[in-house]
Amino acid sequence: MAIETIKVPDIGGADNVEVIEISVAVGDVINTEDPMIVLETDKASMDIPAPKGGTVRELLVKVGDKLSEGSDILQLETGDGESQEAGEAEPAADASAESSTNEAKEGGSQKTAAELPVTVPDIGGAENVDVIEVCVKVGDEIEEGDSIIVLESDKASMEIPSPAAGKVVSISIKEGDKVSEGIPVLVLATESAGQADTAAKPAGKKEGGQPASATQSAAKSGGVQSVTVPDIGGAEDVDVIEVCVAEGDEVEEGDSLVVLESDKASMEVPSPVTGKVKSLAIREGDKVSMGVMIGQFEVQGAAEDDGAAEQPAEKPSAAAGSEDRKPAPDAGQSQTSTKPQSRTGQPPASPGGAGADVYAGPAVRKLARQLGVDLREIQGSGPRGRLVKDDVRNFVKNVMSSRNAGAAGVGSGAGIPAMPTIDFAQFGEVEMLKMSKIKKLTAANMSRNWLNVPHVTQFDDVDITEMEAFRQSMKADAEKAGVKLTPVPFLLKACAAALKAEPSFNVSLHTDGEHIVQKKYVHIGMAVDTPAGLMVPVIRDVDQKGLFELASEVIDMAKKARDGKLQAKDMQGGCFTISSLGAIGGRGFTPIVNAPEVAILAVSRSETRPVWDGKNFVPRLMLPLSLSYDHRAINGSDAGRFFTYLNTVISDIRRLLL
Ligand code: CAO
Repeated sequence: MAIETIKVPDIGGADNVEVIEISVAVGDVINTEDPMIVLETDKASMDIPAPKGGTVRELLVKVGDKLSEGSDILQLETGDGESQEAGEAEPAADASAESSTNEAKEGGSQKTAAELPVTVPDIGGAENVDVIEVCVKVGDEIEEGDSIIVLESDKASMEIPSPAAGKVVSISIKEGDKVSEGIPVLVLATESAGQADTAAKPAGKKEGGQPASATQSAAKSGGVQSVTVPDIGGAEDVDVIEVCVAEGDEVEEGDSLVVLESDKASMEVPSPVTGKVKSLAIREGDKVSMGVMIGQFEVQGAAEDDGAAEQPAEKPSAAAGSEDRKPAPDAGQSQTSTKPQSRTGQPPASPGGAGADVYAGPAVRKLARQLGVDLREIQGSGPRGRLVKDDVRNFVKNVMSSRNAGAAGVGSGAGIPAMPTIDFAQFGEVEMLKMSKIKKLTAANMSRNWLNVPHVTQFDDVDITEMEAFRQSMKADAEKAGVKLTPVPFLLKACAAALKAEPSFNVSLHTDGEHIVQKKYVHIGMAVDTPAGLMVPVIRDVDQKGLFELASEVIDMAKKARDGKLQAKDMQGGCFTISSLGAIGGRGFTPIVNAPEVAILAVSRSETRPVWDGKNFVPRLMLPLSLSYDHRAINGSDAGRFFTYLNTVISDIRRLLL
C-alpha cells in the first residue's frame, strides 16, 4: 500500500485552468482512466483521468480552483507499494509536447508568510498597454489564478492571473493606467510565497497545444481561402456538435466556426481569417479529423498584412491578431480567445447561431445542449458576462420552478418575458403578505389556462322572470326540505341540459393532439369564494339530480370549501364550470376556462329592466350571462347553439322536463 499524490499532467502548456467538476469523492475506488476532475479553459474542457487505480484518500482541489501542470489533484492509496512519488495523469484533451512546470507550486515556495509583490508579467513585448479593469481590491482574499487585472492592447485583451493565493495588501495601478512588463501591480500577503512568484504568469510563452484553430490553406493575399480542421491532438473522427456559422456570414478572425467533441473533450475551432463564409463543407453530426475541410472563405486581402493569417496551421489561435479577443488564461502570450466578449460586456459582433452569439466554453455549451437550453436566453454571471454551468442549471431550475410552483402566475410563462421585481416600498408603506397555497395554485392554473386556451367569450342577458317566480314559489318548500333554493341549482340543471343537447361542450382535448375526449357523464364545477382563495368543487351527475338535491349539494360543497374540508376528488372530474357572482354584483365578466374543461359560464347579478315585447316596454328580470369557451375545441356556431339553448331553458324552465 502506498499513498500517492496525483498531479495534473501536461495539459498542453495551459496554466491556471479552472476545475469545473470533481468526478470522484473521498473513499471512491477508481480505476486507471477513470475521470478524476474536469478542467476547462476558454477553448476546451477536458477530463483528467486517473493514471492508475486505487482508493481516493484525500481531495486536494475543489471546483473553481485553477490548476496548472504539476498541481496536486488528490491522494490515492494504491496497492503497488510505490513511494510518495507523484503519479501524473494523462490529460484527456490534447496536451502537446511542451511541458510546463508550475513554478508557483514548485519553485521556492517554502516561505511561511510573506508579502509578495506582483508585477506585470511578460506580455509579449507589448509596451504601455491599457489597464482596462482592476479585478481585485485591497483586502480581497484571492486564489492563485484569479484574475487581478485585464490589459488591452490594440491587438488583444488579456487577463492577468494572480501567481499565488493570498490577501491583497495594496494595489499600485488603476484603470486607465498604461503598463509594461515589470510594472508593480499589487502586493499580496501570502502564506507560502515563493521567490519566483513575483510576476504574474498570464499568458505564458507557450504556444499552447489547445486544439482550437483552423487551417488556412490558401495564400495570404485574400481571395477565397480554404479552412480545414487544425491539429486536434491526434484525435480522429471527432464529432461536429455545432456549426456556429452559416454560408454568407461575415466572420472575424477568432470567431468560432465549429465546436468539436470527442469522448474526452469539446473544443471550439476559431476562424483563422476575417471574411465571408462562401461555402461550408461540414455540418452537425459529421465526424472529422485534422485536415478535413471546414469551408471556403472570401477574404478581402486583409490577411496580407495580418500576422495571424501567417500562423502555422496548427497554431492560428495563438495569433494576437484580432481586436477584442480575450486571451485564455492558459494560453500562450498572444493566444486569443475564440469567444470574444468586449470588455463592456456587450456581446461580440459575431455571426449568427447560438454558438457564435454567446460567450461560453465548450463544457457549458455541452451542458446546454444536453438540457436543450438555448444559451442566447441566458445572462452570463461569469466575468464579463461569461456563461458558466451554474447559469445553465439555474436557468433550467427557474423554468421548472415557475412551471411547477406557479410562479408563472406572477412571473413568466411560455417564453413571455418575466415581470420585473419592483420595490414598491419606494412609493409608500407596504406589507408583504404570504400567499396561501390555494392562491398560488390558482395563480398557476389561471396562467396555464389563460396562456394555453384560446378564449372566446360570448355574452347574453336571459329573462329569468318566470324562473324567479317559480323559485320564490318554491322557497317555503325548499326550506321545509332543509335547503336554500337560489338561482344556482336552476343554472346547474339548465347547463346540464345544454351539455346534453350540445355534446361538443362536454369534451376535453386529448394531449396527444389527435383526439377529443367525449364525455358521457355530466359533472359540473361551481366556483366558491373562500377565505383561502377560489375553489371549484364538482357536483356529480347534475343531469340526474333534482333542484332540491342540487341546492343541498351546492350548500354542502360551498361549506366544505370554506371550512377547508374539500378533498382532491371533490374537485376533480368536472365537465363544465359555473362561476356565479350573482350574490355579489356586477354586469358581466369574462371567466377563464377551467381546463381541461372547454367552457365556463359566468353569472352576474340579475336586475329588472324594461324589455320591448313587440308592443310595449315591460319589466323583466334579466340575468347577465357570459360564456367563455376554448376555441380549439368549440366552434362559434356550436357555442351559439349551446348558449341559445341554455337561454331558452333558463327563461322557460318547463323545458327541463322535456
Ligand atoms: N342575481 C341576483 N341575486 C342572486 C343571484 C343573481 N345572479 N345569485 C344569487 N343571488 C342571490 C340569492 O338568491 C341569495 O338571495 P336570497 O337569499 O334572497 O335568495 C343571495 O344572492 C345569496 O346567495 P348565496 O351566495 O347564498 O348562494 P348562491 O347559490 O347564489 O351562491 C356560491 C353560492 C357558492 C356560488 C357563492 O356563495 C359563491 O361563492 N360565489 C362566488 C363565486 C366566485 O367567486 N366566482 C368568481 C370566480 S372567478 O374569480
